[in-house]
Amino acid sequence: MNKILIANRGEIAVRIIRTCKEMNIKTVAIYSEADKDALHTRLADEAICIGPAIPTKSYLNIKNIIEAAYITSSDSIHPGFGFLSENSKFAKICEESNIKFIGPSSNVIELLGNKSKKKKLMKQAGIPVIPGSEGCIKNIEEAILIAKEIGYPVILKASAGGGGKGIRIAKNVEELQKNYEIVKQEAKTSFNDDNIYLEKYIKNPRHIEVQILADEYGNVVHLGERDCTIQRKHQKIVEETPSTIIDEKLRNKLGNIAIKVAQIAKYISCGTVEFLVDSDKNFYFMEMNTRIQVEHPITEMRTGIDIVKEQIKIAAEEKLKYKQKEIKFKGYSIECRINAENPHKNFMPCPGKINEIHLPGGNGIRVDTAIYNGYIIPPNYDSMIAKIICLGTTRNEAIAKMKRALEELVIDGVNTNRDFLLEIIKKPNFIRGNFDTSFIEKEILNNQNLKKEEYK
Ligand code: MV4
Repeated sequence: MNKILIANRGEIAVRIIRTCKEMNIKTVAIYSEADKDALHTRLADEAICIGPAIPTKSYLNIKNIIEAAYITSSDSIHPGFGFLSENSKFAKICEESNIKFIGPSSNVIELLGNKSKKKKLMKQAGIPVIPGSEGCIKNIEEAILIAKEIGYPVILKASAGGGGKGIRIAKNVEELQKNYEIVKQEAKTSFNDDNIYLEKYIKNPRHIEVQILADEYGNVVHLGERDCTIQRKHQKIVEETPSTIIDEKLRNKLGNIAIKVAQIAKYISCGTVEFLVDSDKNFYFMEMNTRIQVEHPITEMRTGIDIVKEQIKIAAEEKLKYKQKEIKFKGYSIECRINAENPHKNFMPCPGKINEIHLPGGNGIRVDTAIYNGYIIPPNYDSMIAKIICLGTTRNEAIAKMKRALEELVIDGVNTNRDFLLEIIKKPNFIRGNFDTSFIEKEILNNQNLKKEEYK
């Protein structure tokens, strides 16, 4: 691998460029007209404008990106996360253009992108999945039959869905009949695919995911779990590893199942296997993410492994140099996502100019960001502008470090969710590790609404 074109922007593009430099690999940034002065544009060895600010015309513009790779003689493309990172069509075009797509093959991306197909495959191979329909449901009669079998509440999901779109819970037959039609309609309008499936509804779950690395030669290792339960509207905000609900025994069990999932899918690259875990610690396979993820740094902090470096080496057909028992886990790591948004105005994005900035540092603190003093955050992209990641020897130490780092952070000129994050990590139930996916709504937003009322 000689020259990598990074088909992304923001902090993840910078993150990838940094590792490339350390590996002596040349880098090409692509940028939109809004990103002429962006950090990734400046840090890469070369930069090429690929279109207007609007993502469909630039960072999602496959034709322009492939042309940029040709013009710059790039031999490979790193897609980062979001944008084209899980687009099997893009991966396929790279394959056909003799450009190495740094990720799994297009076939594997396609397989793992189909909710009902991959669930069926994993179930048949003995991976624990949430009880429910075998693939898609044909009609309401079938849905009622299956719901009766597995018991209410049940959840209806669009096969092509994701991020909480096209899902509805039903507590009884009447709700099932009503929501069946709603989800089918939603699925058709949102995804142009009205296939839906049905599952037992897991109440108050934890979201636990396992990072894996798989090479071309059949070697697969896991790098432990991440607990991503703290979310708002299906957006993760705080992630940590290890999870407070996972002990050594369960870690090995989940890790081995994640490895098996990768093997069944014939997966090659870094990847993440997601589980829902119920209050009795039953766990169920949900999906496999075929990209580098936002929260990967907490795993890097705890294992000392550069996951992007491993991902690039795997794409270059190198053999994994770690055996499972050589992977050592050390300490507790937490990540907080800093968004340019206003929590008091329904988390409305707040683009604009950064007048003054101070990023925290010190022992055990890592900040991944692409913002700098005077930078203008464009309105066209995701509002996540920085990630603070810390590593402590105990969980309490990691929380104390995060609190200190968030308090030290200065971003002047735009609103951020900094105080909202501080509120989360100071909550007794967060400190106790006592939370589920409803934590933000139950513990933070209710109080905030009360506070808002008090102000009046
Ligand atoms: C579920 C569930 C409970 N039971 N499936 C939300 C989006 C999509 N990724 C899957 N989701 C869920 N599926 C069953 N059978 C609860 C959720 C869910 C959720 C999952 C992970 C993290 C946060 C969540 C917030 C609300 C609902």
